[in-house]
Amino acid sequence: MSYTLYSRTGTGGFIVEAALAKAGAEFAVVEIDTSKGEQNSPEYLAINPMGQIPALRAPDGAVLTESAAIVIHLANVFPDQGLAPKPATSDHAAFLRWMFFMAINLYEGDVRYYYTDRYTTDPDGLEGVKAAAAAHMSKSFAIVEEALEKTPYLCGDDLSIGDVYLAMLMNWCPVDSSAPGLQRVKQAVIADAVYGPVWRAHGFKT
Ligand SMILES: N[C@@H](CCC(=O)N[C@@H](CS)C(=O)NCC(=O)O)C(=O)O
Repeated sequence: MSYTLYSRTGTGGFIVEAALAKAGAEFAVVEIDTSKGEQNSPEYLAINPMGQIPALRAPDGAVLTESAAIVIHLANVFPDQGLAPKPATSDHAAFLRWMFFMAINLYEGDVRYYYTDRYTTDPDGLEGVKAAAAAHMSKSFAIVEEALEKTPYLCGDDLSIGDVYLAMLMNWCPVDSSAPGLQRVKQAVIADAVYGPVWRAHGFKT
């Protein structure tokens, strides 16, 4: 029995693929070509009514959506594979904090920046929405950077899938993310024996 990942190269499907690879889980990828609007086909909307990738079908048939939730779940299913700190520790609390923080502020910021027309009905307001999204992302990256001045990685002394999520968001981000802590984490992800190959397969910048 294996997982089925609905994804496309270069998208948020990356983070789920990275987590599955780290977990050593068996999985197959079903390509959803968002450039052709396949995310809005009736068949795919039955899987994710939001019309977004990634989505993950678990071996028992359950379907999960929302990249952060999928990754947190996989960390729980494979607790010994080094995806996240041990549950119920302060480092794990940090993991939860940052996964929510990044999903709400940085991933959502990207969506506002790149799908601006979804956020205003005023055709003259598009540039304003984009500028506000960029400003919000800059503020959010600065908050992460401040944290990375105190710990080597987001959740303590060890690289976690939270750091990989951060690196993915840096790869897409339309704002400056050259601060040293952010770059240190991104380079650690790229250098990682498991995450690095998945990163390159998705065509992310090195
Ligand atoms: N909150 C969602 C966002 C997912 C998302 O925006 N995915 C993009 C690809 S990276 C997508 O499906 N875009 C197509 C669309 O929104 O129409 C998550 O974290 O999974």
